[in-house]
Amino acid sequence: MVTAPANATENSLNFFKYSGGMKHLAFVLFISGCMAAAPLIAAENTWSGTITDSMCTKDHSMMTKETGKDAAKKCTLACIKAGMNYVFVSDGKVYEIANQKMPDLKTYAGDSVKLTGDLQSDGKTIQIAKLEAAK
Ligand SMILES: [Cu+2]
Repeated sequence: MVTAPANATENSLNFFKYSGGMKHLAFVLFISGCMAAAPLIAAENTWSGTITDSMCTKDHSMMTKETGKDAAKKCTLACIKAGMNYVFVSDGKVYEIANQKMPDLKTYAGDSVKLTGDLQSDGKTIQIAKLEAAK
């Protein structure tokens, strides 16, 4: 009958102790590498700004003479229908939106929003995770 030696655990601990030096170093480097890469993978951020279209961006006055409450929304939707893309304007900067098909874009077209998402490595495209009406 074969049984595991009672000191199996102790043996493997010793094995780790004696041969683990380089492995331990490699492991530490691996972990710190992962931590350095983490912000690139999950750079989720929140911005305040406006959902608009790539034709008008900050200003719809070129495209519409309406000035009512829904003028920006109507113009944005009309521009999207005409083949433009949704964009997000925050602090005067125009960001492209990676997920153009997100249904919330239509809901918040022309509106001020709080946007949560990932800024892509090109520094100007956002993959939206969540859109909320600005408070
Ligand atoms: Cu427009």
